[in-house]
Amino acid sequence: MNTSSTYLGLGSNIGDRIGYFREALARLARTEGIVLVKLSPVYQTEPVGYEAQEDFYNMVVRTDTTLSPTDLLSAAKAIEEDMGRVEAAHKGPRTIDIDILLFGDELVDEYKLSIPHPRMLDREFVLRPLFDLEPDLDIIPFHTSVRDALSKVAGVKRVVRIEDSIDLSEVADG
Ligand code: PH2
Ligand code: MG
Ligand code: MG
Repeated sequence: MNTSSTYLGLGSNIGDRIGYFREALARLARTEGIVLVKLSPVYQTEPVGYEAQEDFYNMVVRTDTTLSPTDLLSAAKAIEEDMGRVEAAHKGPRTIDIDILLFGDELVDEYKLSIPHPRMLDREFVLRPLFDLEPDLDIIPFHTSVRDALSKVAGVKRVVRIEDSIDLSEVADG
């Protein structure tokens, strides 16, 4: 079966944010067709967009998957729902947000799914942890490297690495 290397962005800004990351990662690891490969450090980040809300924690996880982009999205949405995410305000507070950033070199442009994530180049809270995992990665559909993209947005918003991080062995199966 075809395996694709994917990068998922995790965000949380309610309650036990690290706890929600652990839970979401463990659920991803238990999903048939998804293997966790690498975890970035965790960052505390200033909200972007809708600003009157608590700081986020953000991180990026690399996975290998045999799922299609649509099935990976469904798996991510199911985890968000099981973990009690309610869509109270668009871009507002959430227990867990799981976004597909990259799916191999694929371009997806559908009603509910755009890959690469259309706003990822504007967001240090995505590019910084992605850079930690893969500094020389080329985002081929966007014709840029992670390094160059990060250098364009670094310092616009507060993004601070926190001490606490998550070890793959804590959340991966087996
Ligand atoms: N997610 C958003 C909107 N704004 N800001 C930060 N710092 N981190 C996020 O994950 C985030 C955001 C929409 O998903
Ligand atoms: Mg998001
Ligand atoms: Mg989302």
